[in-house]
Amino acid sequence: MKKTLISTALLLVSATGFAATSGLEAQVEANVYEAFTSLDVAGEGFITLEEAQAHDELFAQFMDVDVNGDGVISLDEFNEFMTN
Ligand SMILES: [Ca+2]
Repeated sequence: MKKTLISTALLLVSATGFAATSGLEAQVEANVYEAFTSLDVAGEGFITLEEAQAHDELFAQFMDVDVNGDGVISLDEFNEFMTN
């Protein structure tokens, strides 16, 4: 429910053409953010190796996507993966 509200809010921001926040979320495409939140099952703000198993390509490249090597994929790391 919370995730749906966040996605809806982002879509509204895009539709109305102004950024409500200056955070990373505002810089990330709504579809990337939506994919991130759907994979972040626990809603902790990062994707664990276990959660990444739901995405074959992400799981296969997990070590490369986890640029800072902290064992989880953050939104900015996921954005790099999705947009490059
Ligand atoms: Ca990381």
